[in-house]
Amino acid sequence: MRPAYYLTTAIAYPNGAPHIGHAYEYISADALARFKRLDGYDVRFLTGTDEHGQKMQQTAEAEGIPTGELARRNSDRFQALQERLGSSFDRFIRTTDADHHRASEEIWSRMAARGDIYLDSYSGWYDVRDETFVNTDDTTVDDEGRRVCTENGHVLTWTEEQTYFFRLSAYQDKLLELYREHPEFIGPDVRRNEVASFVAGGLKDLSVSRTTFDWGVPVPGDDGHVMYVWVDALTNYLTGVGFPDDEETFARFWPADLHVIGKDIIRFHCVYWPAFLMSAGIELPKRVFAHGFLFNDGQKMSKSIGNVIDPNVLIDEFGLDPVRFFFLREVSYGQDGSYSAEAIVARTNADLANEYGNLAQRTLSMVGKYFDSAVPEPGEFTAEDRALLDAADTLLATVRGHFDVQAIHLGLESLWSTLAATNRYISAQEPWKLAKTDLERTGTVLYVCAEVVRIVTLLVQPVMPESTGKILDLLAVGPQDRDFAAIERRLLPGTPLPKPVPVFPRVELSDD
Ligand code: ME8
Repeated sequence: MRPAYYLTTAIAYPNGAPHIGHAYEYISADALARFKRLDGYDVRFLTGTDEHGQKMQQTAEAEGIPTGELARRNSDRFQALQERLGSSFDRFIRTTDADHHRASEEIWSRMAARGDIYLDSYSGWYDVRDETFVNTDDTTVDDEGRRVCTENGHVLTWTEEQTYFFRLSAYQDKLLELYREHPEFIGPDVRRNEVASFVAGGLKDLSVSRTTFDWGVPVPGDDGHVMYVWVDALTNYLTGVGFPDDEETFARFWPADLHVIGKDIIRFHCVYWPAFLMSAGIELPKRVFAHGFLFNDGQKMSKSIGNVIDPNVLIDEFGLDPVRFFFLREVSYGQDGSYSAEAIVARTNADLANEYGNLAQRTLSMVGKYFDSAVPEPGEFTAEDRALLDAADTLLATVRGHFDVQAIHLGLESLWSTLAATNRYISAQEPWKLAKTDLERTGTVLYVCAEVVRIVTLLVQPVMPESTGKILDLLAVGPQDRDFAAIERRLLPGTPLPKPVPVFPRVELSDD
């Protein structure tokens, strides 16, 4: 039986339309999911929307519609975006789903049974945008006399209400032990140090219910309270694998192998979430990886600057695969990144049209011209031929090593440096000249190039599923020969190939 692999994205707040930051998270998680599937795993990939909380209720009030309607409308847009991005998710969860209520009640009851939930009163500042409580020490008063969060400037609301608390303070030592004993729990490494020093600074108990609004999961046994939105939101990762009723699915896929999230929600995933799970007696996820933030032309995306780009517009303009490729190749995964139309055009032309597309096209059209459109029979390999084939043969191990620690950009880097080496090789060998004097040698050179293109293409599939499918068609690689286990099966000489067509056209910047 194939080993199981369970990964998740964050579930977005559907209080508005999805933006590039959301698209980036989906594209990257999808590439990781596809990689694992092609590498022989039984993958389960969960994504969805986080529909409860005060922010959703306030946005709906401002729009004059029921909160459920706002959630449904925008959640549909998130799902449609995922589909447009080619995301291979297995379930799109909505926290208003019935099974999710059941899972949230169950984890709550288990934490309560452990003695970690108690009733008290909370008074303090609340950041509705981030759905988080803010210590008074971390607030300031802005020019307009409003109380704001010092770190991000969000305007805060004073809340005073009776709420349930979770005994987070009791988990400080256990959390520090977790980071120490399982350094792989948080990636990238720099994030672990930040989290550990935050926890080492001391943890206060966490208010985990609200009574001043009702848009949430009711607290079991006390209908006057709804759960704090992060309690139910994090629990979606359990709901997605059948917790608590579908024991078989849960046993197969839990603990999660990877939670992919953005850097702004690390505390919730690396402090609160493991503490809730420890309390409920549930195994901890193996790893949380935080990607960076995307900026538009170096500027923070914001509705007031008017530079929030609809990902659909980028796909309309540049095509899906070039957009997927751009973000994963250009931005070091785990760090912040910037994008602009100019940068997308430059990458598409340099890396896709020239380095990759042109190599495939030249190789295949020479095979068409000199070998009657059939894979040539290679003669004896020279040292150069062998060096290149050996480099291609080690790519799987190299790229797998990078993807296993979510260094997607380094995986792509190693593939593109092999393409560059192959372009140098073809320029040095000059098969178009060789064809006039030595057809056997021409066939060997083209065979080597076609093999490298095949291997690189198999490994780029997770990033550009559609275009790589076209290149594999041109190489007559059948559907049964497209997973990573097929990498070691060489192209068969004599296989007839279709007429080559360019897969990555050059692009130009449009005027508007
Ligand atoms: O945080 N660049 O939802 P959300 C990159 N509901 N990533 C970005 C980004 C940007 N500019 N802006 C946001 C929430 N993200 C919660 C999650 S999980 C149990 C609950 C990322 O809609 C962000 O870091 O604010 C997060 O991972 C995801 O988009 C959803 O953000």
